[in-house]
Amino acid sequence: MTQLGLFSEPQAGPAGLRYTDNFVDAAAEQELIGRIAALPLQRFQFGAFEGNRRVAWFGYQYDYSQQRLTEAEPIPDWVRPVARRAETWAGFAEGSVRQVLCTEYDVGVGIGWHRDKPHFKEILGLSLGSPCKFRFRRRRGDKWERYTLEALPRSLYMMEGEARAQWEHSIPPVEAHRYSITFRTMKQG
Ligand SMILES: O=C(O)CCC(=O)C(=O)O
Repeated sequence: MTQLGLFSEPQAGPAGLRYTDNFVDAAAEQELIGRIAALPLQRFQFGAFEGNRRVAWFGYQYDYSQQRLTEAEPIPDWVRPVARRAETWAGFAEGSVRQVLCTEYDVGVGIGWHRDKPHFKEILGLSLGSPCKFRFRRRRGDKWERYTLEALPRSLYMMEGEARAQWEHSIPPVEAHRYSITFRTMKQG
């Protein structure tokens, strides 16, 4: 019997999505959570609007009111080793990650459907503290093609190619406190 049609999601994820569990160990996870929690996190600003998640930007920040990238504080020393490990895992040269976003999601907070700004190239994300459903969708005619990645704490994902350029992603409200570190490379020019 074919199972086509029983599942709303394809078996394989979007092309260009990579994922690994246990990218950092439990001790490193606690250290990183402590570092993020100690940052002067600010509610995410979309021009006149505020998101519920709290963030700190490093390297560059996207300013929604001016619709451009502005320089942010340098990437802190405590982020550099894990950013370097992410670059190695992804096969990127040292220093490719030039933007880092630390995010805190309180219980009940998520992030809506979006694609990351076009100034950035590849996107990597380290999940900390609790799991989340990392959802993908893309338009196919009058329907949405969908995929959900169960992103475990201490895992790393990467979006490039179609996963980055064609698919949108979102995280529904989390059930337990979650933190993430997003590492972004830059497009040329
Ligand atoms: O928290 C995450 O892993 C995703 C963050 C994200 O999609 C974003 O900040 O654009």
